[in-house]
Amino acid sequence: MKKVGIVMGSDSDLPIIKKTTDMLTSLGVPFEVHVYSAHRTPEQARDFALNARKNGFGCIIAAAGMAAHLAGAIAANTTLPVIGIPCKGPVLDGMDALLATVQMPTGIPVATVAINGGANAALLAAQIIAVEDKALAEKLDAKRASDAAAVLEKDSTIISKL
Ligand code: RP5
Repeated sequence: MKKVGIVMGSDSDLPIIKKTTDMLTSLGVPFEVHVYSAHRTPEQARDFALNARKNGFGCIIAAAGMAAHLAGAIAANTTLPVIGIPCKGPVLDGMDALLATVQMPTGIPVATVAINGGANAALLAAQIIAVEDKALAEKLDAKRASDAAAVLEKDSTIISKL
């Protein structure tokens, strides 16, 4: 199975990435995590992206806050699918990172999830890997079914609380 590359702009983004790694672990999807910054270590971020396909990655998740250029900078150097996670910073409630991540110019796409959307980034990455992996696709189908069952359970019990 192809690996998911996970890059965060700072170790302060780790609480968001923990949601990503927990979800990938639960699905049995292999991953590799790095701290590379578009601004503080641009050469390492670029080299990771340039070599990602030959190093066995199927897609890359990039998480950053504030002036969040990391996902775009990674996407500029690979044609692997890149998923951006805008991380909420100390000001502006993450809107800064959301706009910096999502507003990519035509030609260099980044699939952007919600602010702090670490779990959905993992699910989207797994869905990309599952295009070529039937067993993983079946795990994703089973998770959807069990998530739906949990909601229906809440539907049947909510009336007793009102
Ligand atoms: C971004 O700046 C990082 O992704 C992080 O979200 C934010 C703050 O980084 P630190 O100052 O906490 O290292 O590049």
